Amino acid sequence: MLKLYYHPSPNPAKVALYLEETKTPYEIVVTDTRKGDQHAPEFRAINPNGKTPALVDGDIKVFDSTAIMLYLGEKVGQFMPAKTPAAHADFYSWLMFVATGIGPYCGQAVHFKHFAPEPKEYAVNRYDFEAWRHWLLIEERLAKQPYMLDAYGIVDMSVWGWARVIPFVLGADAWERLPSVKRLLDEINAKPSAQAVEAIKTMHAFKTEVDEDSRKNLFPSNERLKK
Ligand SMILES: N[C@@H](CCC(=O)N[C@@H](CS)C(=O)NCC(=O)O)C(=O)O
Repeated sequence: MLKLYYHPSPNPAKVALYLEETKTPYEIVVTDTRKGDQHAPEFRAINPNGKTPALVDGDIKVFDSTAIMLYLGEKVGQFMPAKTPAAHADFYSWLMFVATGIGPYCGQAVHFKHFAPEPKEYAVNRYDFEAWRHWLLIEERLAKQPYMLDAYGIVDMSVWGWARVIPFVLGADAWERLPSVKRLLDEINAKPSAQAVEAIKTMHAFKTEVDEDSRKNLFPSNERLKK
C-alpha cells in the first residue's frame, strides 16, 4: 500500500486528491509540521528537503508534490495529457507554473502577511503582487476554458490544492477578481474525492495552533536572528 506522508496543507492535498480521484489505495502517515515531524531523521531519509508531502511505494521514495503527481500519473496512467508533443508542452508548462510560481509565491505571501515580524511592508508588497499576478494568469486561462488543459487533470488538481486557501493568501474579497478560479474550485470541492481529502484532517490528530514551538519548527531561520 502506498504511504503518503501528509500534513493538511496545499501541496500534500493535491497528491491526496489524485489518489482519491483514481481510487488508488493509500495510507496516511501523519507528518505534523507544526510539531516538527518534518525534521525527524526517519522522515529526512524519505525527503531530505524536510517538507510534506512525500510518498513511499514499496522500495521507492518520491518527494515534492509535483514529482509525486508525475510519478503517480505515469504509474496509474490517469488524468495525464494526450501522448502528443503539443499536449505535453502545455501540460509541463502549466504544471511547472503552479509548482514554481503559484506554490512558492503564495507560500511566501502567507508567511509575510500572517507570520513575519515587522517591518515587512516591502516583502508583503512583493509577494502579494506576485501571488496576484500568478493567480490572474490562471484566471485568464480559466475564463476561456473549463480546465487548465483540454480535459480535467493533474494541473487542475494542482491548482485546487492552492485555490482552497486563496482567501488566506490574497484576502477575503479575492474571489471578486477570480471568479473562474472559484468556479473550478467549487466544481472540484463538490466531488466526493475532494471531500475525502478535506476529511483527512479530522480523521487524524494534527496540531491546529501555531504557537512558539510550531514557529521554531516551521521557520528555523528565525533562530539565527536571536543569536
Ligand atoms: N516544493 C515542495 C514544497 C513543499 C512544502 O513547502 N510543503 C509545506 C506544506 S504545503 C511544508 O511541509 N511546510 C513545512 C515546513 O516548511 O517546514 C512541494 O511541492 O512538495
